[in-house]
Amino acid sequence: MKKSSSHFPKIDTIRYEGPASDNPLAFRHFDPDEVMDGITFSEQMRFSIAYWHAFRGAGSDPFGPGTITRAWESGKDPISVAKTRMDAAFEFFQKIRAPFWCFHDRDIAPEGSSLLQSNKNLDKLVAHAKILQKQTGVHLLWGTANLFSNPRYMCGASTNPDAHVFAYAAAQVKKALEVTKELGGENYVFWGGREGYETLLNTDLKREQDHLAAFMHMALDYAKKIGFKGQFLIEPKPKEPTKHQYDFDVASGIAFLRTYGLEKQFKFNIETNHATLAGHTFQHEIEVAASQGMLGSIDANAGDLLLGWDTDQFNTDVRELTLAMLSIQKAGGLGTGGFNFDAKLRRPSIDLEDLFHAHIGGMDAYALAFKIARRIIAEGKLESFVEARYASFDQGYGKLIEKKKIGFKELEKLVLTQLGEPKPKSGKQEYLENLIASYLHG
Ligand code: XLS
Ligand code: NI
Ligand code: NI
Repeated sequence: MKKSSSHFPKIDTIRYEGPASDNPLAFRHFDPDEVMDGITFSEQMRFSIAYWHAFRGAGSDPFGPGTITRAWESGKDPISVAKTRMDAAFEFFQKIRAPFWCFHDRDIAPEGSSLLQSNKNLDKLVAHAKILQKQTGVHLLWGTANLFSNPRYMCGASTNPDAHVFAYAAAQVKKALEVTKELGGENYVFWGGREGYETLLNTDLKREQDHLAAFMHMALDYAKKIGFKGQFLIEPKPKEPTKHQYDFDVASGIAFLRTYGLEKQFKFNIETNHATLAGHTFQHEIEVAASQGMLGSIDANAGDLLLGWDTDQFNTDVRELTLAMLSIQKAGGLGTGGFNFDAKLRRPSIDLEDLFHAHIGGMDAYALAFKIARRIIAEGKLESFVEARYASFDQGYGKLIEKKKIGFKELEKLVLTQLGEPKPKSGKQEYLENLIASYLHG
């Protein structure tokens, strides 16, 4: 990437200017260089840019084509366009101060007329990415394979009723694992693209789930074989594109992983908009994963609660994010995961600077939420309330219940002879909601 050929000539590296700044191209809460607990805020947040939205999304929807045109998209040779696009992307990653990026194989290199040709195209762009990563210090948070766009996958990839399609998908993921390793990816994500069904009339649900699990086992075996050490993640989503997706939510994902003996090697990549599509809150999905030590990474976006599909918007709802951050911090953070902006510009947001506004807003909201959650935890009011609420399990027969050292008979005796009727205790929800609001609004 030569300095002289900037793709964003009018926009400098985004700087932190503090909460009082009215510069729309500055951070107000995210100071990447601020040191907290011995690491920088940037190292703490591990923000990542989603290549598919930021650099392949052009604003198309089912009612019309793309609206967003970028100068770097012009040219006749698809490989050199892909390289220039990648130059632009890495310039953006640096200017927005994102230490990570994420991609699908087909985002970065065009699909060829055969698997061999597709792999060759991919190799060229992976070599280019390797140079750019080295030059910029930007790392790969996770890689994945696009097993949903090509028409061959219309009835699913590993859950396709045709073993031929299963085999093709296996070959594609084999290569995706190799390139993720080659680029030092810290995780590998399985989002179940079209792994689900449109109608049960033509579907053998049990066989499809068995096949999905067999595919995951093959991926683990191959990763071991090539020495890929990254964390495997499942990204649940209840519906879209299929009517029913097998990785519906975190709870059903845990059941699936345990059923097939995969629970030790997988964690979850939780997406805000997928949580709400499943009828859950973002925080709920984080808590369920964390409760089993399976919180892996976050796809940071927001949905529109009035709409029934994945709108993938940038999240500026500091209250929602504070609650999520509380659960993430309580769980001890994300480990090798990070906050990946799986979010796209609205169709009419066609200016280059819109891409900056979008990510600045998302990063600032997450950073502010992180700080508020950190204060809430440090002051301990919420935590001590919850602790006190369960204190009866810390001693006597309560402790014996948790240790499984007491049964129905003994408990019956206790109630009949000593305890009698329990005294009702308030859940104090309104007090707690006010407490959270006091941190949000001062
Ligand atoms: C789609 C998913 C997808 C995954 C990566 O809804 O969020 O973008 O994150 O395959
Ligand atoms: Ni996602
Ligand atoms: Ni999504």
